[in-house]
Amino acid sequence: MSDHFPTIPKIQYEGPLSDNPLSFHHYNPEELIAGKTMREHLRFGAAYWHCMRNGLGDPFGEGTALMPWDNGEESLDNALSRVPVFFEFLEKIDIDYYCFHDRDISPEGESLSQTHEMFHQVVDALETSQKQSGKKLLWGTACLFSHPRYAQGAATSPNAEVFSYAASQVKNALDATHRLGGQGYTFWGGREGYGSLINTDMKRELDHLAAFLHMAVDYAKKIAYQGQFYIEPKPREPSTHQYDSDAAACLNFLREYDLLDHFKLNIETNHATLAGHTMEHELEVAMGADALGSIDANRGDELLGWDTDQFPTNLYGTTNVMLRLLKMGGFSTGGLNFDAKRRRESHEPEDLFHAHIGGMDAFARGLKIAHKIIADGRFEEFVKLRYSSYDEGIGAEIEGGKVSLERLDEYAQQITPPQLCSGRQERLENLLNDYL
Ligand code: XLS
Ligand code: NI
Ligand code: NI
Repeated sequence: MSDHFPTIPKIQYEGPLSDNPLSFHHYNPEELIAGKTMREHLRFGAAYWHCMRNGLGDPFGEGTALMPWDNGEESLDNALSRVPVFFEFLEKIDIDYYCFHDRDISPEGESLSQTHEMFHQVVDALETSQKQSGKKLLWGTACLFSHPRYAQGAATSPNAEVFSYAASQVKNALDATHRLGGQGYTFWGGREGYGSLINTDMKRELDHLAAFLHMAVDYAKKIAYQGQFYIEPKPREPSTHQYDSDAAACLNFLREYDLLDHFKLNIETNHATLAGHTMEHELEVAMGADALGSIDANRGDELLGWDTDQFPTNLYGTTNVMLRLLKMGGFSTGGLNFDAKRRRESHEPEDLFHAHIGGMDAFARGLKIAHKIIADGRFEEFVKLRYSSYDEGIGAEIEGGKVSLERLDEYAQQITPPQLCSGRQERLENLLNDYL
């Protein structure tokens, strides 16, 4: 293994009493919880773009991140030299999976074919590193939002040649994901939306987006790629409005265009916040449609209105996520991908480790707490009781689809007026606090 993080040891579980900041205090990868190890439950992933390519710039100033392994060039050599650094990071932080965009791992060439050529060379290097390390690809994707050609969208660009360029990138990114054994492939529609409706044919753009996704499904079949496709909802930023604005909008789009059999959702915490929802809302919407595939684990800053991509350290948040995941029976192809970056002030390579350790420990605690809540069954029991009028009598008839409006009209007129039971929200909030 190369040694780009010479002061960082392999991060180990040392328990909650340890005062070593470069250790896990709660994430104990091999510890069994409900019949599975923490490693198997959590399936952590690291994002190539944030770990290797995010210089931590912001709209007011350039990047601050120290990356001694990176010479700053957009060259194939520089791209290749990042690969062992990333795998050393994965090894030392003990994360099994990773995700990348095509343009994170290799640069834009002078022609599209040169771009693809360089890309596949870096994919070769990733393949070798995966074999040596046992690390796996959670999902791949294509960056269809950074280059100026995508300023007006990719699959929803008004320009058919841009659409073709985007298709070419997706074809190659799918080939790569397939070759690397990627468990999934994500579409995040960075600029698939509009700046203003004054110049936009919305229906036509949506038709184009659907055609694009159908082509990807067809191509995956052709190359026998079995991984799971995901759509990642986000309401805005960079576009004023993005078509995949939240889980419900995505599901509606997928149903309307006959794509729901081929796609699940990759739900990101900060995107839920931007959509005006909680993360648990978005997870439940996705689960209701049997379409929760994977999670981009991060958090936003409630005082700021943008995608700050902070590391998840809030225990309410991680507990709420793990409650849903456990109820769903866990991930199949998905995982918890840290789509998160350090603050601009945390510019040293060591901060990459503190950031991920914090996220992993917060999810380990969320997992333990959620498991206890489910095992105790007190919330479940309350909710079950709350709906129990549907378990028999008229409620069971309603749920069974056996009654008409006339029948209910007759029924309602002959009963005594309904009495509600308390929703007990405050009592349940107190109970949740008891578990934390
Ligand atoms: C940006 C998105 C992006 C996707 C992958 O806000 O979260 O990082 O996860 O394209
Ligand atoms: Ni994301
Ligand atoms: Ni995001």
